[in-house]
Amino acid sequence: MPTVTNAFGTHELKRFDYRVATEAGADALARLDDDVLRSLDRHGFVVIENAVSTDDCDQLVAEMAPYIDATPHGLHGLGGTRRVGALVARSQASHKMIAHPAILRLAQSVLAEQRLSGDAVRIGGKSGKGEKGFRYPWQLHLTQIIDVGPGGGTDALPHHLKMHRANGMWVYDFQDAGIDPQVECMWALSDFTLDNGATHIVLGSHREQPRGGHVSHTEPTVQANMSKGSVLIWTGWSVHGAGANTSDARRIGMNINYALAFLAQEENQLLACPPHLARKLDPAMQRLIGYRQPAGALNYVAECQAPADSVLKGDFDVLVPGAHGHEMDPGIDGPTYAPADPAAFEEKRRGLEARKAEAIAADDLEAALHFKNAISVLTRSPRI
Ligand SMILES: O=C(O)CCC(=O)C(=O)O
Repeated sequence: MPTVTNAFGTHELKRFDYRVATEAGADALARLDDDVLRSLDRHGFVVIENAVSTDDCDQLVAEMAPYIDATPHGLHGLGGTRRVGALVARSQASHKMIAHPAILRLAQSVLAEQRLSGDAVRIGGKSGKGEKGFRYPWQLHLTQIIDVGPGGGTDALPHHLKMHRANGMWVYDFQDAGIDPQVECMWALSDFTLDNGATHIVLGSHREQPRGGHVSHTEPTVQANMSKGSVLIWTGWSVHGAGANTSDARRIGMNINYALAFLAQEENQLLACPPHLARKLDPAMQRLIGYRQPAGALNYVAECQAPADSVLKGDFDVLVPGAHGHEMDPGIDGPTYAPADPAAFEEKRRGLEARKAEAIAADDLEAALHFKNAISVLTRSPRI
């Protein structure tokens, strides 16, 4: 792509090939990481080509097809596009992209270490960039298929979300804070072409002052065409928007964002992938989507338990007393949940069994599950 000169200087959309770097070995991959970070810093956007295979993309689209097919264009007021989320729960194939190593390393640099120019990690009144004690926690922020069908973005089916920047979509935009709160990725699950709606971008717009200003919205755009399996990355300050699809094929993209973990997630991952599904994920993915305590007390559950020590356990039930599973000292804590006396224990167990049976008879399966879990906790609690 040729260079572009606009209100923010002379810029270009740099492209780096992940497959080539992977085949060349560790040094080439480290160089790719540096190049990607430097290009993002300088131009506000960068493309990693061949980040996954076209088969990976096809598998993801096939897994998501039932959800996409069941979703009308323009649901949630966003015109011209079909938007479908909850990718972690719905598509195993998406995990490869959501947890792509080059993207995670970039997010670590931009979010944890605030490596982009003008930013810094500020903790306890001091500033730093990634050294011990100067890292912000971050996590997955949203997952969304953005499917621009034929006609999407034309006058007949306009995009209601025009050129925009992601910071500020949640109202508070951190203009003067000197931080990058989020990084966005657009995965090309089909080829992105000039006529099927490849994303429009304003190169350099992440450097607009004030940061959330509007000059950027009147600057000429270029389109980030890319082949299936590539990913376009930009900062939360970079101005962008979906293109119009004047072709007769769908443009299928997947928007994956990461943000600082002390902010609310735009797509609530703990609801989009609730504990009974999250339990089946590998621990790194559980943590990436937010089942952890990223900073101090944040995200504790019930009796100040970490998610891994509570909701991610098989039979954890918040309505069951003692579900935390921690031992009690009768001298200090009083009677335990499981009485030591065998007769009292049996009576308690029978009482819970009877209530479970009543719940089943009343077809209240949710209550029955609580009693089932209560019995499970009772039988494994220490009988002191
Ligand atoms: O679909 C695209 O190319 C980008 C659109 C986008 O970021 C959005 O509308 O949220």
